[in-house]
Amino acid sequence: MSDPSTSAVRIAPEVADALAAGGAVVALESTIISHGLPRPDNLDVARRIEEAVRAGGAVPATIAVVDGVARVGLDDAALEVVGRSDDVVKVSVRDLAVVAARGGHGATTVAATAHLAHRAGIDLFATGGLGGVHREAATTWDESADLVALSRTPVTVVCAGVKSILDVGATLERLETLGIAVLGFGTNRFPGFYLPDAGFDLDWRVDTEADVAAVIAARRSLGTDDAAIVVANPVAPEAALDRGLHDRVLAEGLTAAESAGVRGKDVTPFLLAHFHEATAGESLRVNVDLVLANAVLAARIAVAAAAR
Ligand code: PSU
Ligand code: MN
Repeated sequence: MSDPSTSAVRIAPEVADALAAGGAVVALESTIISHGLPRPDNLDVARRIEEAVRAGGAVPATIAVVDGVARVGLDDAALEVVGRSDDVVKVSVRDLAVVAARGGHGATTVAATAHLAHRAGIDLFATGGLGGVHREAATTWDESADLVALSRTPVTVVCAGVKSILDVGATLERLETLGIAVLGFGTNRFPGFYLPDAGFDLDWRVDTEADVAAVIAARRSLGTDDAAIVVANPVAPEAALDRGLHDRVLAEGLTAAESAGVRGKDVTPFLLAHFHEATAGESLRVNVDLVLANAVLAARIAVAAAAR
């Protein structure tokens, strides 16, 4: 085994330079590439997400574990491993050390990405949807480790809310308990990933990147920066999934997962794949659209935060 104490985290030169100069950097997760989007288009989408960050004025830092090394900022070869290799495992915070010690490949969830981003000195992070509390959690105890990780990691995550494959109301309750502020970007309603409104009110609405940067700065000076801030950016209404199609596919997917006996960390990828197949790619289009929008917004917030 290699010695993880000496080379466990490697920051790409472009990312390190930007951080040293106090510039805008946006972290990106990799589970969405390996387990959240179908091949072969996933690799192209990963590159487009990075381009969207650049278009917003920031440097992208996609995070993954490659050959046992946690990498912050991936070159093309590393991105190919994440998008193409059959040996990439889904890695949450607790899995990081195991995969690193074994010299394996890992795609990082929101939890693990947030952890490594913060360690590297990156404050902004863009993704599609957060993990949360699963339906039936009262009996299965299936709550994503994303929530607990965000409760102890001072990053700001831009996402499109959570998918309705989860118990959205319970997820919002847990975000409250865990001290994670949720800011609706241009909305008072919590977005539901494929849909702009998951059916719940939010306490706080922000309308500009500067508004978010001000909250980040205030959080730091008040010392409430042990937890993450979630910026919930709804998918544009014209880009959203048809609600009837959404509700039908969701019901089918939940039944299919139940009868296939899918458990643990396989639940989320199973339901995502079901959506992509059952909507003949329409959900994939929405997924890509909203991730790109989140990447641009995160970059603009990073620019606004760096300018303060
Ligand atoms: N939700 C999505 N797409 C995703 C994920 C969640 O709409 O790709 C991924 C993210 O990486 C998230 C992880 O951090 O799934 C959560 O998995 P789990 O529920 O097993 O914690
Ligand atoms: Mn789970």
